Amino acid sequence: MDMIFKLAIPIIMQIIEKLLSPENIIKYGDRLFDFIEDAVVSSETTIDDITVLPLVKALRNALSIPDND
Ligand SMILES: [Ca+2]
Repeated sequence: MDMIFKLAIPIIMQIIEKLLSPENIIKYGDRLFDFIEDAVVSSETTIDDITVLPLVKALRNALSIPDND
C-alpha cells in the first residue's frame, strides 16, 4: 500500500499543480467571488453588503483577481 502511495503522490501533485495554474485560480476565483457578491447583494439584509463586499474586494486586490463583469 505504501508503494502505491509513493507512486501516486507525484502524479496527483502534478495534476493539482496544473489545476492550480494562475489562469485557473483567476478564472475560478472570479467565479467564486461573483457568486458570493451576487448572493450578498441579493439577500434582504444589508449587513452582509457592508461587511462581506469590502472583504471580497480586498481579497480580489490581494489575489489580483479583477471583477470582470
Ligand atoms: Ca445583502
